[in-house]
Amino acid sequence: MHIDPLEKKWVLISLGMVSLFVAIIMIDALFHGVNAPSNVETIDSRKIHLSKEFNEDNLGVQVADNGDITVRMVAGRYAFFPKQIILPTETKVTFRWVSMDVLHGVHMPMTNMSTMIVPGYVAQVESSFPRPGEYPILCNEYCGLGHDHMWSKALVIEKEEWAASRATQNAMLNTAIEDEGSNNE
Ligand SMILES: [Cu+2]
Repeated sequence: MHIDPLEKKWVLISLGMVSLFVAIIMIDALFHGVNAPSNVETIDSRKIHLSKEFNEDNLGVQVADNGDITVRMVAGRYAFFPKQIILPTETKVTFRWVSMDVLHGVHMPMTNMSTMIVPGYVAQVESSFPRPGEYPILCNEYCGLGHDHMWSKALVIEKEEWAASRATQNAMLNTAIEDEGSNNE
């Protein structure tokens, strides 16, 4: 079979480029730990509300003792729960998403917060928000007739303001618990 020398040259160049890209992906995945934005973590979609991590009380914004912020949300036809979250600016936030029914996607326009939510798996994405504002949380995988209405909202406020509102929330919560304690006496 005759192959034109010029064509042969370009075949070799394109094969070389493909090999280079595959090599870069392999090196990143194996030696630098760079993977697709999800961790292979499974969960039983039928029992999400009974799971320790995703029961109703645990949803929304949680702050660990070391200050790490984790947002846990459940996607289901046709909303993300809770419907609204409040986040600080310029702070790393870890999002953990699960689906209670079918395949959903989640996307916050103008941010890197975008992932598929596959039933049976926990999708995890890290993000931070440099500017305050109101960010919609949208579903971007067609999931049924109500798909157009599937959205929630994230309110991003200055981190000082966020910390202050957090402190008052905690104080209110503590007095509520104390009141309950004294009523029982
Ligand atoms: Cu959806």
